[in-house]
Amino acid sequence: MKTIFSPLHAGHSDTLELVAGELVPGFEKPSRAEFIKARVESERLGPILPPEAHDLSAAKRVHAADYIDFLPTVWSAWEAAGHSGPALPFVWPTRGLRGDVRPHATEARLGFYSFDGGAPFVQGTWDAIKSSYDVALTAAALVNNGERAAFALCRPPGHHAGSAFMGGYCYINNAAVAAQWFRDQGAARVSILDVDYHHGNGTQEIFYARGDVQVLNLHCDPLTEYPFFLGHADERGQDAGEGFNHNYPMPAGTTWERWSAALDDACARITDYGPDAVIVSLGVDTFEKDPISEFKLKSSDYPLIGRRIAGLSLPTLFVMEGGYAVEEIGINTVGVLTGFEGG
Ligand code: OKP
Ligand code: ZN
Repeated sequence: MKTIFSPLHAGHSDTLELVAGELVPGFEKPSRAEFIKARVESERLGPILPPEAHDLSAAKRVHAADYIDFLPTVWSAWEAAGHSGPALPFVWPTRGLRGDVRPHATEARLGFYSFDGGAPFVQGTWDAIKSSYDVALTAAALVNNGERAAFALCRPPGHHAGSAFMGGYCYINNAAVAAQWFRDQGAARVSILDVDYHHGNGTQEIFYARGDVQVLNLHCDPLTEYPFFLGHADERGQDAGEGFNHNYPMPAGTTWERWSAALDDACARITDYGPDAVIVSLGVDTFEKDPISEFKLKSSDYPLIGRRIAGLSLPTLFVMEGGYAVEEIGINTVGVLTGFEGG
């Protein structure tokens, strides 16, 4: 299958994140994408092509226009305020504060448009976000034009980004944008299968009241794992979306046996739903050696994931999400893709 990749991801670098009271180098770093690209090449998965530039209209189909318009302004406003390090919020309009007023300070606007302090901005961040969006839409067009599958090597990832908020390394929800784009191209129904270790809270929020996009999430139990405040089994969708959201929270320590049973159940639900396309939010932070995660999948498990998804016999768009064991991120990610292709 073809891979879409942009070198502009690399400008989103030298970020910081707060871990146990200390600011440390961000886990979501450029080498992640480079390891995956190198493995796509060495495994001869297929051609690696650059994205085509898109305007932001497809982003505004799933995100608030004011949120999307804010993103390209962050770094220059932060610099103009006299800062040089990564832009991060520190105040959020939580319970008891006013969510209906719009402060002018960039720090406050970042807080207004985020649910955590995990989406830093540096000088190259917007160009990376935009390239990741372009990558997703370009790969989606391949599938829409009849390719069996395509791989959007997106960085930064997207599944924690909601209709009007960033967080958890995510800014634009690439998988959600692609799902809506398929709908706008004439697909009646689309399924999003999120296999990242973390619950895709943004994707769930965006489609929660809709029946035309089914969302299935396999992840670590939010009672003990980020993003903590969404992703429980009783979240089934609402209104027109009632019954079209499915969460599979699993405990720390989960291995292939339990995880693959959840995958089988999710795949059966996709078949019952009968979508025109499936989008896989492909995180490989379920890996046993992932530095920020607690699942125990092995490298030999990843091709089996791809094979199971191929068994759906549906046009399939793979969208890169998380995965932080950089030494193995390429092996595991491309393992899913070659497994899909029958390898
Ligand atoms: C993004 B994706 C360790 C805590 C991790 C943020 C996790 C974001 C994961 N410093 N906090 O779903 O892989
Ligand atoms: Zn993750």
